[in-house]
Amino acid sequence: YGLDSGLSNYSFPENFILGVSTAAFQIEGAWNEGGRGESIWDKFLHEHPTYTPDNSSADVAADSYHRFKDDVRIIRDLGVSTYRLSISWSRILPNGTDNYINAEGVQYYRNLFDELAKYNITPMVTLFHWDLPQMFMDLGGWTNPEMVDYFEDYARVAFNLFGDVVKIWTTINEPHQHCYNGYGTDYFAPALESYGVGEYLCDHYILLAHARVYHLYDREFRPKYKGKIGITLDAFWADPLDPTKEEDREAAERYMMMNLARYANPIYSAEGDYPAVVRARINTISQLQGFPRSRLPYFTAQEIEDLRGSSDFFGLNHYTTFLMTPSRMEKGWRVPSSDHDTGVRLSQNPAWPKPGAEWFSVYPPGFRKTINWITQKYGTKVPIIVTENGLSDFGGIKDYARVSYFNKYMYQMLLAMYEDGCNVQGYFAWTLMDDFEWKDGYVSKFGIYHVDFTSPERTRTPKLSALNYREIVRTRRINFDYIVPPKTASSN
Ligand code: GBH
Repeated sequence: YGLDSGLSNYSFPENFILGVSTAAFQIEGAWNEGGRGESIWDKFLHEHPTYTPDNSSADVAADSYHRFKDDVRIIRDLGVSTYRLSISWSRILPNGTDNYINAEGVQYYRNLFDELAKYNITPMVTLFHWDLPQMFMDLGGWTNPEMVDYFEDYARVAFNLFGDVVKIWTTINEPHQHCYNGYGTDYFAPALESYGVGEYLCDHYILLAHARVYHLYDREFRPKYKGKIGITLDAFWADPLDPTKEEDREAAERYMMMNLARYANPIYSAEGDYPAVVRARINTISQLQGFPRSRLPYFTAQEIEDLRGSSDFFGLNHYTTFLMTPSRMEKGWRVPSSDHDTGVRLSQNPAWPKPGAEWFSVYPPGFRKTINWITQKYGTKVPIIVTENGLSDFGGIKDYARVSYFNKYMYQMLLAMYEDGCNVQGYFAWTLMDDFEWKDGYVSKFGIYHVDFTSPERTRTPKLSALNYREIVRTRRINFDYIVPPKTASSN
């Protein structure tokens, strides 16, 4: 598959967006400055100081609240046209609700957008990248249907404030990761551990909140601002553990249906709603478990309509691949769980490079397959924008593994575009700089710029992957020989 030397035969089309991504909670710090309100992640980290392996919090993080000009300087150095960031909801609405707007928080984003505008860098803004105002959590967070209204109120404030300069919006980042890890398990804040129950409520109301905000923009803001709005979904690729086994091939498809199509079908399919196979499995297992009704909530006919077509693009975050075989569920299957509902056992090929986080290994063809799977299911009319893709390691400026990852993954994306006819219109590298990597604290690194977390200046230094990405942006091609690891260094 693909190249590992020379210059890519394909190049990025002229109007193809090349950008770089971050998220507010992971970089901003200043958690209680400038009138900001508490988010679920602040509260969770303060109450569980040993949650991360380095006992860290995001109280300061990369200090982007004070150092946003440094961020813009390095974004400019990369030469990218677009910067994807998220707004911290509780920075502009400290209580979550829109009855009080925090002028200082508004000014922060206004300053950032002004600074970007000076250099012709377009912001792409995510409204919700997991940092829910704590006040809402006390009311049940996303399991509360009223959240749909509150999210709409917040979005209206954001569109009114920034709609003049922000022309690409994403409503929600990765509903699946947020609800599974935060509401299903204790992996992320708010750590509800409402496995197979609360997580589906969270998914359900997040999807409805997304649709509500899509239509708000479409109706009230698009006519004057002419922007685009969509959602970002996460997708690992699922390959069968043993491709010759029917049951492993089925397990892989089931994984994709449960973890990607469960979110994508309601929005992008012609018929709308949760996929029939997902509905059937969760209904059946719920019944066997003695539930009086399905743990997967139902949309009304009106809601199905509201969701259908409610995204101008398919925002895709892709990182890695897992291998699938059916799980037997002998033990404990009566306990409701989305993993039992999916019914697969995950592994990764030990031959794949594993440069960092436990869940992360490198298999570039999985990216092309993911893009093709989406295209086969939902067609080419709605463009795919890759809103995140990047590599985890444990640090170092000479990040050859990351250089190689970006080259190979981006090349697979070019193949999906040019050889398979997939409609991909943008790509954002995750992430601009080392940041607070949720459960992994500052141990797992994704940055193309190094951040010195021991210096008060939080100095940003380009890694080799930043130089390599800059060259890709400049030439709009991939040169596999631009940065070559020394023969002695291990390379991926
Ligand atoms: C993205 O999530 C996030 O959008 C971003 O904020 C984050 O920094 C980036 O990825 C890197 O992680 O339960 O075994 O899968 C991607 C999905 C979600 C992958 C949490 C790792 C935890 C381990 N990530 N998941 S596992």
